[in-house]
Amino acid sequence: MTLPSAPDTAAVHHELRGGVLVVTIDHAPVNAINAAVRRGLIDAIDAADANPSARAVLIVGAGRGFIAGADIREFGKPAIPPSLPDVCNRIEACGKPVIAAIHGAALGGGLEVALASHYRIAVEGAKLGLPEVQLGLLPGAGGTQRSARLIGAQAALSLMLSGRHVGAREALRLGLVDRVGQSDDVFNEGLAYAHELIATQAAPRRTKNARGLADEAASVAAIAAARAETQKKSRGLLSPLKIVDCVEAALNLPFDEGLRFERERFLECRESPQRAGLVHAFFAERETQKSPETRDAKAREIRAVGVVGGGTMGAGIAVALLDAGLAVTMIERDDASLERGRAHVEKVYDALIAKERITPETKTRALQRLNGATHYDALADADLVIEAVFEDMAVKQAVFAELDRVCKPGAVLATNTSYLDIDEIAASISRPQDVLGLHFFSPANIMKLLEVVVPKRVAADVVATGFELAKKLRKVAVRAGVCDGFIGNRMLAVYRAAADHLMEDGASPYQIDAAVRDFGFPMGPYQVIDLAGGDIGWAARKRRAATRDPNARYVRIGDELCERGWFGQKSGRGYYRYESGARSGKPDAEVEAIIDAERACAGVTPRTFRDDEIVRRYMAAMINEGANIVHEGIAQRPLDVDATLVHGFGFPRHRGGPMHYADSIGLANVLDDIRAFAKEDPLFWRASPLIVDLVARGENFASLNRSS
Ligand code: 3H9
Repeated sequence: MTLPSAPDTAAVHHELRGGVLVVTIDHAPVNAINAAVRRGLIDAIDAADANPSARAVLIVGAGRGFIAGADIREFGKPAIPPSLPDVCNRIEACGKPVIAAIHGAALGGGLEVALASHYRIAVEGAKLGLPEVQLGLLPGAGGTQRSARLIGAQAALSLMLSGRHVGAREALRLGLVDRVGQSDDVFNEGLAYAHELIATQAAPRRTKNARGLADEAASVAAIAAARAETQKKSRGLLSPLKIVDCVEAALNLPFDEGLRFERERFLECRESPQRAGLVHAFFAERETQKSPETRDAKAREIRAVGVVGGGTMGAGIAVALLDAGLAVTMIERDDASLERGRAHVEKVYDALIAKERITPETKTRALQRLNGATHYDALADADLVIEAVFEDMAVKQAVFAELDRVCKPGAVLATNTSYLDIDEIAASISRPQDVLGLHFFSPANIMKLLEVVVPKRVAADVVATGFELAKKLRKVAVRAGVCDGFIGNRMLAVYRAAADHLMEDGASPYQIDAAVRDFGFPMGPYQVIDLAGGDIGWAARKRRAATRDPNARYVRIGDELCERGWFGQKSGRGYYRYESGARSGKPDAEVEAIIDAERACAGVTPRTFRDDEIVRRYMAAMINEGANIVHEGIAQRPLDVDATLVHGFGFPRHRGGPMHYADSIGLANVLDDIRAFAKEDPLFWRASPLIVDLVARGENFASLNRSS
């Protein structure tokens, strides 16, 4: 349900309707609260108090929702009064009953406005939440104090620590709202509620006086449990523990003191690099969805999709498509392979059922949309086909020749190749304009990243279709140009090489992994290799052997392990030892002996590295290659590199991505590091021309994001 916005251009307008002062927040697209909205709200409440004809106040949002929160774009800029806490206090102090009528998003500061109101009604489709934690913040406009008083410590903590959104019905159950509207007509529902309150002479009912914390023992227990859980889980994040502290303050301090306590903690979070990193990540993942093609062209319609190949990747892609409600036809070369493909799909769903993420019925419904065939003619009606067969140019071209033969005109023909030249694939068929890369990451139904790889001859509407598909699959699409490894895997190859150099020079793989984890990655590079299978990288290294610069440093340790059949978890040994199917490995003295032997072979005298030295090299390699990728136009902007690493490679979100991180520590410092490392290995550590240029001009990567 969408409310029309008034012709008036003010961010907040109000008018008297039969004794109710209707206050409309009208700040497209999501009614984020900026200085104008804050001012407008205060003026409206002042007007209500001053007008004897106004007997109640109704706050509604114009457009698709109530209020999405404070305007995140204002963070980091000089604060303009009034502050949102002052606005909320003013609303709460209003002498007339104030009703918040909620449709769409009432998030963060938006929900805080509603909590400061005296009565709340929501309609179906409303999404309420306090998601500040996801931006490195805590609710800073009384949200920690009012939510705990309104719905109790446990429910408030769960809402704020998860940042999750709740629907109207759950909000009613929790006590966040007083009622759910009969219809989705938020305005009339709100107005009717206001008239009812006027008729019953209902007085303002202030949340600061609510009794949700009255059971002191239960509150104390909930706070202690949340603190213990948060200490275990929050991995260096600032705001979660502060949220717990604020709820404790709500229990122990008078309201006004609690508000002051909250404000101090909020400001500490707002000024932290974590907040800057998380807000950057928020905008980056929205910006990446915009490409020249999505601006200029309309996506083709996608209903039926084909997937060629039922291996791990093909099956994962099929699940991602099925989960988006699409009909999928899987093609395999014979019945046995098709059966295996289907079994792969079932296995993915069974694992989700075992973890209670889905019900068996969901699996049944999804599988009803899955068809299989051993002949390409079954793809005659497909709107889009994604090829996920063996990584070999001849094999892929053979598949595309078949697709060219059977697919209807206008069908989008996509390859999931990780590194092959898509221009060459496109050039091999009669309709290169329909060919693009859709590079999924394993497991394809889970990983958020989708690289939309844009070959030279592709039509704009085909690219737009790739982005539209990503939206349907709820993935973060990043536009990438054609090169070996596109954005993500190309960077991975370089920062892994930096890790290998560190290992050969004296750091153990276990120290490197630990240092990288401490930086915030969920796993270190050698744990990842063991998880994915060392044979994958080994095959890639063999493929590149012929074209490798003979002068480039090459570390043979990984090859040595693979030659012994130590591929990682699946073979019980890799960089780590995995006892009887265990998923976490133990350091292996034999691996260390192999490393020692390789060091001796390479004539390296091992030295020690501090953890921060490891991270500096690892990050400098990543940043430098990211800069090359932007410089060559493979990524549109630094933020595309950031989103790729955050959503596909476990880069810690609170650091924003490698390019944002580079800016945060100073690009000139990164350049100094690269030049210092170059003294040992000038071939590997060649400073990207983009970094050199930006530093010379006193600019940073963010300046390139802004100018896009
Ligand atoms: C807070 O409230 C702090 C307070 O506790 C204390 C203060 C003292 N500000 O996502 P979409 C933009 S912290 C500015 O594509 P959807 C967004 O960038 C805040 N801009 O739409 C995009 O711009 P563009 C707590 C915002 O329908 C456009 O709106 N609130 C904000 O898929 C459309 O957004 C949150 O964390 C904002 N707050 O999803 C909620 N929000 O068109 C953050 C959005 O130029 N927002 N924009 O690319 C969301 O979760 C989703 O945007 C929402 C809509 C669910 C609302």
